[in-house]
Amino acid sequence: MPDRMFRNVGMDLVRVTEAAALSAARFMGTGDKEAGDGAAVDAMRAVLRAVDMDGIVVIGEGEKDEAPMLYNGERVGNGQPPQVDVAVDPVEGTRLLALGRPNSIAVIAIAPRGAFWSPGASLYMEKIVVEKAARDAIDITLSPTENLERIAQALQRPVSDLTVFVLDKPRHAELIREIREAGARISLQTDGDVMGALMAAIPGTGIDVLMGIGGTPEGVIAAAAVKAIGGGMQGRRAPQKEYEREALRSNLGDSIDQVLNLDDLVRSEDAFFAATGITDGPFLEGVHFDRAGGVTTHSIVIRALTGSLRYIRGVHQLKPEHIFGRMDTDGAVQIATR
Ligand code: VTB
Repeated sequence: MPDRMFRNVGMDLVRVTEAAALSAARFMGTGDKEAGDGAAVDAMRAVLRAVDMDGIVVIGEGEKDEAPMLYNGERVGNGQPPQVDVAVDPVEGTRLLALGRPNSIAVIAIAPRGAFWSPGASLYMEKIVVEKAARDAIDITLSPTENLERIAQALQRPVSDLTVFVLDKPRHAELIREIREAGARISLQTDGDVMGALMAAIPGTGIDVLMGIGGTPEGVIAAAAVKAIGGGMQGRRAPQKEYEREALRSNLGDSIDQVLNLDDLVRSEDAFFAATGITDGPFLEGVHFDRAGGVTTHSIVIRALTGSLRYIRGVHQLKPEHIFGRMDTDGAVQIATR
């Protein structure tokens, strides 16, 4: 197991997600997914430069050829210890942001070097997430009905009192049918299963369970959060595209079905997760342009080693000389504009 990081870099990471959210929030409702994402990437990268860490992006915007920044393999931070792996999603829910829908967030997770599971050619995975009290009850190899019964028992509530977060995708038709038949309530959301996982792992958010297939990068990022909260999570590769299936078959053979436990997804007891709301959501409020020359942000930061969870409300003065965002050639940083 890689070394722990000792120092709490969580506060630095909140500044990174705040910067991404502040820049991205300008693009709410524009219908332009790429512009919001681009602004968040710029801002995140600019602020990351100042963080005391020697980071390598392992979950990022993609391969170097397609992603000019925050690509997989890019070095981030100022090069000082600790040596860490970095997983980012500058805008988790680009469509939510583009359409002004709830729950788009800027997220980052870090763990000691080598600790994050590497998805390789795997793009999609099946996930199940619950809070701590039910973490030993889940078994992704059992049916959704059996899992709901076991979770209900662990939480000492009837299945009918459970609310399950499911992405509203055609691939989930059968899952949704089964959950309905089991009698649980469903929160069907078009996007954003990192937020779904976060809410499922934290008691009292209105979401008790996350089930279904979403992105593998989002799965690793969510795993850092769930580990930090002490919740339960399992995953399993669930290829959705033919080329994905092919690549996995030739690389992995039989182990495609391997159950990925939380300790496989994050192989360290030390990990940090930080998120800032971009659009408003029931759990995390978004960026509010609510004061003359100022903005309010809402963030959460969690550390696995200590289990500390902080909710941070930031009030930012939008003076040009203060603002993170696009990095000018002279090194000054400005917030994204459009
Ligand atoms: C998943 C999910 C994400 O997009 O990646 C989803 O994990 C994509 O699913 O949270 P489809 O390819 O079926 O659209 C999100 O919902 C948002 O990025």
